[in-house]
Amino acid sequence: MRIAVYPGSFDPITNGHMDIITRASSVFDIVIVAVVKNPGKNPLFTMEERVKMIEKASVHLGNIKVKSFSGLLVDFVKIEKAQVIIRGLRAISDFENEFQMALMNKNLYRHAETFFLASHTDYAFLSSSMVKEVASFGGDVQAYVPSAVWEQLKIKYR
Ligand code: COD
Repeated sequence: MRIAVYPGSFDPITNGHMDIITRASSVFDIVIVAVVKNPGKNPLFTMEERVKMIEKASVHLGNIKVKSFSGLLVDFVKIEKAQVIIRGLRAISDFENEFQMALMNKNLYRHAETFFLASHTDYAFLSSSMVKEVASFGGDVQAYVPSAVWEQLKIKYR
């Protein structure tokens, strides 16, 4: 059974993330979307809200699990008996940080490989922070997020 972990903040999940999840779900038996508890950051959405929105957006795929984790990603990967870490690449600017993370994770746990998926061209400019900024000023981001997220953004910024 090929198990992949797709880790991130997902604050909130966007259609760019969903594109990566959808494509990964056709390659791996199970994709675990792993939502980080990041005490350093001040997320707009609670952990429960982020998990619920991802569950709603991915229910049709059938082989997606959504879990939260804290601490080291590789420890979570070990516990889940996953072989692969999925990451999305939007632009060259993503590459350096992703490259460093992939090498560090490989050094920490040599049994997991990082697989990179290039962003869909439609979403290469898209980030959670941009979605939040536009929504906070009343902009329409409906085209860039799953409907469950759009509904929550309207409530947050009402
Ligand atoms: N198109 C395609 N991919 C996208 C898009 C888009 N529009 N937007 C984002 N992505 C990709 C990102 O490149 C990333 O690969 C993934 O989706 C998740 O993105 P984010 O922004 O939600 O999450 P990050 O990058 O903040 O997540 C960072 C981690 C949580 C993975 C990292 O901090 C971590 O592993 N933390 C645990 C502690 C640890 O182990 N640290 C050591 C790491 S070496």
